[in-house]
Amino acid sequence: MFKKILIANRGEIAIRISRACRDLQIATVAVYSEADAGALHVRLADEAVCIGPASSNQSYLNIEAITAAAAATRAEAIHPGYGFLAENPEFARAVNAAGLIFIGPSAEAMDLMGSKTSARKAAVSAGVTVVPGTVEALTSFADASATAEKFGYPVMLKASAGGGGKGMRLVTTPAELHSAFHTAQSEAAGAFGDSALYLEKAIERPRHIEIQVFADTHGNVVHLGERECSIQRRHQKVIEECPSPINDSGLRERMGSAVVKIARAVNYSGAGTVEFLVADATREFYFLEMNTRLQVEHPVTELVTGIDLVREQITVAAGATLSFSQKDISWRGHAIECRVYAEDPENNFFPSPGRITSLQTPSGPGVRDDSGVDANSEVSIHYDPMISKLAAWGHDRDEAIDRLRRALDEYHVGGIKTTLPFFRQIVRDEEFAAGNLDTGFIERFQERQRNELKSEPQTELVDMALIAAALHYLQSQKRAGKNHDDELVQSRWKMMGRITGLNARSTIERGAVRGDVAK
Ligand code: MV4
Repeated sequence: MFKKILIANRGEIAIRISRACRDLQIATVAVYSEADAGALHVRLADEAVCIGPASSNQSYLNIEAITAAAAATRAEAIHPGYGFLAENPEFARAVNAAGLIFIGPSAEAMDLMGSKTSARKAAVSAGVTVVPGTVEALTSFADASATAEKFGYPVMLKASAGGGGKGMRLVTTPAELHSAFHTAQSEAAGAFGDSALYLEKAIERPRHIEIQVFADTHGNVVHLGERECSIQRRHQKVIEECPSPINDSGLRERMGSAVVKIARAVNYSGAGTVEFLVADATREFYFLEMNTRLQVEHPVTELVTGIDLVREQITVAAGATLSFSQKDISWRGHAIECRVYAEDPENNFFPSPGRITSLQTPSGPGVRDDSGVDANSEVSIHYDPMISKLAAWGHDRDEAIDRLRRALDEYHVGGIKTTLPFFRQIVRDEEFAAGNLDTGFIERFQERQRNELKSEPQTELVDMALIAAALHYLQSQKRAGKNHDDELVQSRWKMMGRITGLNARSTIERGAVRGDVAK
């Protein structure tokens, strides 16, 4: 086994990897930018090396500085985490050229999956259905037009080099194709330095479901089931869960065996994820892309399978065989994860960087908080504003939701805005409780919120008085330096809940949002 690993990342995922190393008695080297000198991931590692200025390009994306840090500290392997250099085959090659082990798949597998068109070809040759469309890039507008007619509208234009929705356009009528083709091309050129586009038939109201796959270097390949990732905002996942609420009729087995075939076809090793669109009506699934990294949302799979995916990545990279076979894997209960961001949900999710002035994190039965910050952390403008991932496990989905609601209510972050209030509303939403999830969920949820505010009877006078009293009380507590979530306040929430028959806390949150209280 390795004696020392360098972690080429920051924030919660660097800490998650450190923890797996600790469990395996492997020493850790953190890297950090000048902006992160005091960061938690640095303090939790055995050693740390500064790799450059705040800008990611000069630090966390700086291949030379990172391989030099590994050489200087005599680390034997590098774990890239997710984002930054995690799916960069040039980085994997540079790591290998420096005589070190890259904890991830081969550079060749990353090359193949990095291009959407070659990934589609790999899926097709493994016998897996892709969304009907072109395998080759479109050569011209005329080609796009003829191809769209052939597959039938609505169609999706997508960037060959793409991902994350950039350079993607839904085209519902022939009249829209011309301008969509040119804007998608220039968006793709801007984002990826490559204007090539391909075309797919559009799947309406799809679910986004992905399968976790794991392979060792001895020919063993298994899948660890699905994650439901349909709740997204601007192509960013917001909530993920395992199992999917539509895990029925052998969907997991059908998707899982498709993924094992793809992984074998590309000689995959380590952790990977294959993303699918699942048609709401038919439950047919279509290959979208393969991510050759550990995913942000891996904890929900860990909670339900009991497998430590990061530990397994490390042992597989060191040459071990997988510690489990397909028949050893079972799925118990249900897990749901929220990505907590330093963003203001009341201001169109605008980033809210700054210093955290107080922090109260949840725990208790079935709760896991993978956080990258502590009570004095600075949330920098330079990096992704995700500060933690809050996950809850329950014996079934209802219990997971109950525990998530409890954990969200316990969670308090002072000094910056976070998406916690947004999640507190989602876990009280009926459509969410019913598991009616597809990629339009957030838009419909926000529409419901707006309608609720409009149609709600003008809050009873007595409620208003209570809300005003509660806010007045909270203000005075705040001036006295007291925490919002102390016992006295909790008992007031409960008391008001009993009097009004409402969930007092959410009534007050809604009241505050609406600005009624100000009046
Ligand atoms: C699609 C689609 C419908 N039909 N492709 C968005 C991100 C990218 N990874 C794939 N995406 C989509 N591709 C076809 N042929 C709908 C989406 C899509 C979507 C997918 C997953 C999660 C959220 C989404 C939101 C809008 C559109």
